[in-house]
Amino acid sequence: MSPASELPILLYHLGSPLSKRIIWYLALRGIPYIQCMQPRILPRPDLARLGINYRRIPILSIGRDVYLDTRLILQKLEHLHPSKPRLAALATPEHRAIEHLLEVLAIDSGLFKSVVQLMPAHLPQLQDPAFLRDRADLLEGMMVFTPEALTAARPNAINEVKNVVEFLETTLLADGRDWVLGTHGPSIADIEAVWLLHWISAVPGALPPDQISGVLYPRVFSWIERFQRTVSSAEKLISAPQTVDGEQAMEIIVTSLFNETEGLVDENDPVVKQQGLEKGQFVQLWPTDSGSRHKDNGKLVSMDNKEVVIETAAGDAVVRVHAPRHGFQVCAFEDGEK
Ligand SMILES: N[C@@H](CCC(=O)N[C@@H](CS)C(=O)NCC(=O)O)C(=O)O
Repeated sequence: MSPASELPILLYHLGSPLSKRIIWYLALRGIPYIQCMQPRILPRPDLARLGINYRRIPILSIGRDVYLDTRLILQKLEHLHPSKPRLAALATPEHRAIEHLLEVLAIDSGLFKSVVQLMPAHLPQLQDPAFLRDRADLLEGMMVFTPEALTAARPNAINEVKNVVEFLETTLLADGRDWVLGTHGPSIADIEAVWLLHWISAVPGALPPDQISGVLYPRVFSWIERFQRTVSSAEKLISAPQTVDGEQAMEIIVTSLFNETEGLVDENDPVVKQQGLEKGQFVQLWPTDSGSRHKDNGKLVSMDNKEVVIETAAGDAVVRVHAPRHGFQVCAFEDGEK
């Protein structure tokens, strides 16, 4: 990747808990960015303009490269602004392993689903049929998202979340350290571990105080507060992001240089081999855990064991859309040229 620190960084988001993973990271590293606010439910014409069907947010662009999924976005941001301390810079292999396992715990282990199931059924947005329809589309195959289903799932979800809070209290935070890896400031591992608990502890009525509270788990709850205080102080040191509309955002992206040089399709990749995929052919790309009905079509630019890149049409221009291999599926798309 080129050290293209001067390219515009643009975040499409709505301030949701997953977006905060990125907003916090940018604040903690003092990286300025532009934002394009997105509606809470579909349609999202600002993304359609970029030739993107992927429905989840956040999405981040660096120059003319667009990155899907916060896990990939965080990795890419670590390469920017090498003069500023990285959030994983001092990590030993053991630290990197813990950081990765905390990411897996939050996103792949079912914890995300349990936290969603703690949303109190009486929340105003859960009475809105349009919101419920939209989230049913997003969460199809993962969970049923209705007030009744949330109420039924709640006892088990409380237990799942409580076990994770207890795990952090009695392991990584047990010795009274400020940050999970014992670093001087928050690292990516803190972001991975904190974001779900930060979110759900701020939703009134979500956590039952007799099961999950600062009294029962003081180290975890003071770490969540410490994290928020540290991010708030960091946010004061960078200028507030400039907000642009979808048209301006697209203009910024398509008139930028690419952040990365064009890669290759790894002929030894098992999926490439199985499907005989070649650079330049049309493929379809979609996330496998949620929002899977929203598939992107584009020309295959590169593919290796970690990342797949396709080219989509943004009006008369093209952008490169990057997705992680983990949690995404790629297949040949014969109809692509029609
Ligand atoms: N694994 C993805 C998950 C993204 C995701 O699930 N985003 C949700 C939660 S904020 C979302 O976009 N919800 C709103 C929507 O799709 O409209 C990531 O890390 O970016």
